[in-house]
Amino acid sequence: MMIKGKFITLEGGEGVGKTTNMSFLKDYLSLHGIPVTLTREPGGTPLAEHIRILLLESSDEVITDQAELLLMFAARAQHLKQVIEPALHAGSWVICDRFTDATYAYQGGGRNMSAQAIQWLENFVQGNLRPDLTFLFDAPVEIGLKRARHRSSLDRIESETLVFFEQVRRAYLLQAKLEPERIKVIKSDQALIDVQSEITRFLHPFVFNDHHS
Ligand code: Z5A
Repeated sequence: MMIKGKFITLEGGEGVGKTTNMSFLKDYLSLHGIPVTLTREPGGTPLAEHIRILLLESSDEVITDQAELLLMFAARAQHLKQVIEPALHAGSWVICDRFTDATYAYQGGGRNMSAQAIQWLENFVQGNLRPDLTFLFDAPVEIGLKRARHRSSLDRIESETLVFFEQVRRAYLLQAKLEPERIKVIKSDQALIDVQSEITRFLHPFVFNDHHS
Protein backbone atom coordinates (compact mmCIF):
# COMPACT_ATOMS: atom_id res chain seq x y z
CA MET A 1 0.00 0.00 0.00
CA MET A 2 1.32 3.48 -0.85
CA ILE A 3 2.20 5.84 1.98
CA LYS A 4 0.47 9.19 1.51
CA GLY A 5 1.28 11.10 4.70
CA LYS A 6 4.62 12.40 5.96
CA PHE A 7 6.41 11.24 9.06
CA ILE A 8 7.98 13.94 11.25
CA THR A 9 9.87 13.16 14.45
CA LEU A 10 10.99 15.40 17.32
CA GLU A 11 14.22 14.54 19.10
CA GLY A 12 16.63 15.85 21.69
CA GLY A 13 17.69 15.50 25.31
CA GLU A 14 15.65 16.24 28.42
CA GLY A 15 13.65 19.44 28.62
CA VAL A 16 14.74 20.78 25.23
CA GLY A 17 11.16 21.63 24.18
CA LYS A 18 9.92 18.68 22.09
CA THR A 19 6.52 18.55 23.78
CA THR A 20 6.19 22.34 23.85
CA ASN A 21 6.82 22.61 20.12
CA MET A 22 4.64 19.69 19.10
CA SER A 23 1.47 21.76 19.32
CA PHE A 24 3.15 24.56 17.36
CA LEU A 25 3.90 22.09 14.54
CA LYS A 26 0.38 20.74 14.66
CA ASP A 27 -1.14 24.23 14.41
CA TYR A 28 1.16 25.13 11.52
CA LEU A 29 0.25 22.00 9.53
CA SER A 30 -3.47 22.27 10.32
CA LEU A 31 -3.42 25.87 9.11
CA HIS A 32 -2.19 24.51 5.77
CA GLY A 33 -5.04 22.00 5.60
CA ILE A 34 -2.89 18.99 6.50
CA PRO A 35 -4.44 16.28 8.71
CA VAL A 36 -2.14 15.54 11.66
CA THR A 37 -1.72 12.64 14.08
CA LEU A 38 0.25 13.36 17.26
CA THR A 39 1.93 10.53 19.10
CA ARG A 40 4.98 9.65 21.19
CA GLU A 41 7.56 6.99 21.98
CA PRO A 42 7.89 4.90 23.93
CA GLY A 43 4.10 4.69 23.86
CA GLY A 44 1.26 5.60 21.54
CA THR A 45 -0.91 2.46 22.03
CA PRO A 46 -2.24 0.85 25.23
CA LEU A 47 0.39 -1.93 25.08
CA ALA A 48 3.21 0.44 24.21
CA GLU A 49 2.15 2.80 27.03
CA HIS A 50 2.38 -0.18 29.43
CA ILE A 51 5.89 -0.80 28.18
CA ARG A 52 6.65 2.90 28.69
CA ILE A 53 5.69 2.57 32.35
CA LEU A 54 7.92 -0.50 32.72
CA LEU A 55 10.79 1.42 31.13
CA LEU A 56 10.46 4.71 33.00
CA GLU A 57 9.29 3.70 36.49
CA SER A 58 12.03 3.27 39.02
CA SER A 59 12.07 -0.25 40.45
CA ASP A 60 14.25 -2.46 42.64
CA GLU A 61 14.98 -4.74 39.70
CA VAL A 62 17.75 -3.39 37.50
CA ILE A 63 16.72 -3.41 33.84
CA THR A 64 19.58 -4.74 31.72
CA ASP A 65 20.72 -2.69 28.74
CA GLN A 66 19.61 -5.47 26.37
CA ALA A 67 16.15 -5.65 27.96
CA GLU A 68 15.82 -1.85 27.73
CA LEU A 69 16.76 -1.88 24.04
CA LEU A 70 14.37 -4.72 23.21
CA LEU A 71 11.51 -3.12 25.14
CA MET A 72 12.00 0.11 23.16
CA PHE A 73 11.67 -1.85 19.92
CA ALA A 74 8.77 -3.97 21.21
CA ALA A 75 6.84 -0.78 21.96
CA ARG A 76 7.87 0.61 18.55
CA ALA A 77 6.72 -2.50 16.66
CA GLN A 78 3.26 -2.22 18.21
CA HIS A 79 3.09 1.54 17.72
CA LEU A 80 4.09 1.32 14.06
CA LYS A 81 1.46 -1.28 13.15
CA GLN A 82 -1.35 0.14 15.26
CA VAL A 83 -0.91 3.88 14.84
CA ILE A 84 1.88 5.23 12.64
CA GLU A 85 1.49 3.14 9.48
CA PRO A 86 -2.35 3.29 9.38
CA ALA A 87 -2.25 7.07 9.87
CA LEU A 88 0.34 7.54 7.10
CA HIS A 89 -1.61 5.26 4.74
CA ALA A 90 -4.76 7.28 5.45
CA GLY A 91 -2.93 10.46 4.37
CA SER A 92 -2.35 11.94 7.82
CA TRP A 93 0.99 13.49 8.68
CA VAL A 94 2.36 11.88 11.82
CA ILE A 95 4.31 13.92 14.37
CA CYS A 96 6.04 11.64 16.84
CA ASP A 97 7.72 12.82 20.06
CA ARG A 98 10.91 10.68 19.82
CA PHE A 99 11.56 7.70 17.57
CA THR A 100 14.55 5.51 16.60
CA ASP A 101 17.08 8.38 16.65
CA ALA A 102 16.42 8.35 20.43
CA THR A 103 17.46 4.69 20.52
CA TYR A 104 20.75 5.48 18.75
CA ALA A 105 21.29 8.39 21.16
CA TYR A 106 20.21 6.86 24.51
CA GLN A 107 20.85 3.13 24.12
CA GLY A 108 23.70 3.61 21.60
CA GLY A 109 25.37 6.82 22.87
CA GLY A 110 24.25 6.71 26.51
CA ARG A 111 24.46 2.97 27.21
CA ASN A 112 27.15 2.12 24.64
CA MET A 113 25.04 -0.56 22.97
CA SER A 114 26.27 -1.57 19.53
CA ALA A 115 25.03 0.52 16.62
CA GLN A 116 24.90 -2.66 14.50
CA ALA A 117 22.48 -4.31 16.94
CA ILE A 118 20.27 -1.19 16.88
CA GLN A 119 20.45 -1.05 13.09
CA TRP A 120 19.46 -4.71 12.83
CA LEU A 121 16.42 -4.13 15.06
CA GLU A 122 15.56 -0.96 13.14
CA ASN A 123 15.47 -2.88 9.85
CA PHE A 124 13.62 -5.81 11.41
CA VAL A 125 10.90 -3.69 13.03
CA GLN A 126 10.57 -0.83 10.56
CA GLY A 127 11.39 -2.35 7.20
CA ASN A 128 12.00 0.67 4.97
CA LEU A 129 10.06 3.14 7.07
CA ARG A 130 12.14 6.11 8.24
CA PRO A 131 11.10 9.63 9.25
CA ASP A 132 10.85 12.11 6.37
CA LEU A 133 11.91 15.01 8.56
CA THR A 134 13.38 15.17 12.06
CA PHE A 135 13.80 18.21 14.29
CA LEU A 136 16.67 17.75 16.71
CA PHE A 137 16.23 20.26 19.56
CA ASP A 138 19.67 20.90 20.95
CA ALA A 139 20.73 22.72 24.09
CA PRO A 140 23.53 22.35 26.64
CA VAL A 141 22.65 19.43 28.90
CA GLU A 142 22.48 21.55 32.09
CA ILE A 143 19.83 23.84 30.57
CA GLY A 144 17.54 20.99 29.50
CA LEU A 145 17.93 19.14 32.80
CA LYS A 146 17.18 22.30 34.76
CA ARG A 147 13.98 22.81 32.75
CA ALA A 148 12.94 19.14 33.08
CA ARG A 149 13.65 19.09 36.84
CA HIS A 150 11.70 22.26 37.33
CA ARG A 151 8.71 20.64 35.61
CA SER A 152 8.35 17.29 37.40
CA SER A 153 10.08 14.59 39.43
CA LEU A 154 12.65 12.49 37.59
CA ASP A 155 11.89 9.10 36.00
CA ARG A 156 14.37 6.17 35.78
CA ILE A 157 16.20 7.44 32.69
CA GLU A 158 16.06 11.11 33.71
CA SER A 159 17.93 10.12 36.88
CA GLU A 160 21.05 9.24 34.87
CA THR A 161 24.34 11.13 35.26
CA LEU A 162 25.47 14.27 33.48
CA VAL A 163 28.07 12.17 31.60
CA PHE A 164 25.27 9.94 30.26
CA PHE A 165 23.35 12.95 28.92
CA GLU A 166 26.50 14.44 27.39
CA GLN A 167 26.99 11.13 25.51
CA VAL A 168 23.34 11.23 24.40
CA ARG A 169 23.76 14.77 23.10
CA ARG A 170 26.97 13.89 21.27
CA ALA A 171 25.32 10.86 19.63
CA TYR A 172 22.36 12.96 18.47
CA LEU A 173 24.64 15.63 16.96
CA LEU A 174 26.67 12.95 15.19
CA GLN A 175 23.49 11.53 13.62
CA ALA A 176 22.54 15.03 12.44
CA LYS A 177 25.96 15.36 10.81
CA LEU A 178 25.50 12.02 9.04
CA GLU A 179 21.98 12.84 7.81
CA PRO A 180 21.78 16.61 7.32
CA GLU A 181 18.99 16.37 4.75
CA ARG A 182 16.60 14.69 7.18
CA ILE A 183 17.75 15.93 10.59
CA LYS A 184 17.45 19.68 11.19
CA VAL A 185 19.18 20.93 14.32
CA ILE A 186 17.24 23.62 16.18
CA LYS A 187 19.10 25.64 18.80
CA SER A 188 16.70 25.42 21.71
CA ASP A 189 18.48 27.48 24.36
CA GLN A 190 16.97 30.58 22.78
CA ALA A 191 13.58 32.25 23.27
CA LEU A 192 10.64 30.09 22.22
CA ILE A 193 9.65 32.58 19.51
CA ASP A 194 13.10 32.17 17.90
CA VAL A 195 12.92 28.38 18.21
CA GLN A 196 9.59 28.45 16.41
CA SER A 197 10.77 30.75 13.66
CA GLU A 198 13.61 28.25 12.97
CA ILE A 199 11.05 25.42 12.85
CA THR A 200 8.98 27.39 10.35
CA ARG A 201 12.05 28.06 8.20
CA PHE A 202 12.56 24.30 7.72
CA LEU A 203 8.90 23.31 7.68
CA HIS A 204 7.67 25.82 5.12
CA PRO A 205 9.59 24.45 2.08
CA PHE A 206 8.91 20.89 3.23
CA VAL A 207 5.15 21.56 3.31
CA PHE A 208 5.14 23.40 0.01
CA ASN A 209 7.34 20.94 -1.89
CA ASP A 210 5.51 17.87 -0.65
CA HIS A 211 1.95 18.83 0.02
CA HIS A 212 1.18 21.49 -2.54
CA SER A 213 3.07 19.94 -5.48
N1 Z5A B 1 13.94 6.88 25.26
C1 Z5A B 1 15.01 6.04 25.03
O1 Z5A B 1 15.89 5.89 25.88
N2 Z5A B 1 15.08 5.38 23.84
C2 Z5A B 1 14.13 5.49 22.88
O2 Z5A B 1 14.24 4.84 21.83
C3 Z5A B 1 13.02 6.37 23.14
C4 Z5A B 1 12.97 7.05 24.33
C5 Z5A B 1 11.96 6.52 22.11
C6 Z5A B 1 10.94 9.31 27.65
O3 Z5A B 1 10.99 10.37 26.77
C7 Z5A B 1 12.30 8.72 27.86
O4 Z5A B 1 12.50 7.62 26.97
C8 Z5A B 1 13.42 9.66 27.58
C9 Z5A B 1 14.29 9.00 26.54
C10 Z5A B 1 13.86 7.59 26.56
N3 Z5A B 1 14.17 9.72 28.75
N4 Z5A B 1 14.62 10.47 29.39
N5 Z5A B 1 15.13 10.97 30.21
P1 Z5A B 1 10.08 11.66 26.89
O5 Z5A B 1 10.19 12.33 25.59
O6 Z5A B 1 8.75 11.35 27.37
O7 Z5A B 1 10.73 12.45 28.10
P2 Z5A B 1 11.68 13.63 28.09
O8 Z5A B 1 12.78 13.70 27.16
O9 Z5A B 1 12.07 13.59 29.50
O10 Z5A B 1 10.83 14.81 27.60
P3 Z5A B 1 10.65 16.11 28.35
O11 Z5A B 1 11.42 16.23 29.60
O12 Z5A B 1 9.17 16.23 28.45
O13 Z5A B 1 11.31 17.17 27.45
P4 Z5A B 1 10.72 18.01 26.25
O14 Z5A B 1 9.40 17.50 25.80
O15 Z5A B 1 11.78 18.13 25.26
O16 Z5A B 1 10.55 19.45 26.90
P5 Z5A B 1 9.21 20.26 27.21
O17 Z5A B 1 8.36 19.53 28.21
O18 Z5A B 1 8.60 20.76 25.99
O19 Z5A B 1 9.87 21.51 27.95
C11 Z5A B 1 10.43 21.42 29.25
C12 Z5A B 1 10.22 22.75 30.01
O20 Z5A B 1 10.99 23.76 29.35
C13 Z5A B 1 8.76 23.23 29.98
O21 Z5A B 1 8.49 23.82 31.21
C14 Z5A B 1 8.75 24.29 28.86
O22 Z5A B 1 7.80 25.28 29.10
C15 Z5A B 1 10.16 24.85 28.96
N6 Z5A B 1 10.68 25.33 27.66
C16 Z5A B 1 10.61 24.71 26.45
N7 Z5A B 1 11.20 25.45 25.49
C17 Z5A B 1 11.67 26.56 26.10
C18 Z5A B 1 12.39 27.71 25.66
N8 Z5A B 1 12.77 27.86 24.37
N9 Z5A B 1 12.71 28.64 26.56
C19 Z5A B 1 12.39 28.50 27.87
N10 Z5A B 1 11.68 27.45 28.37
C20 Z5A B 1 11.34 26.50 27.50
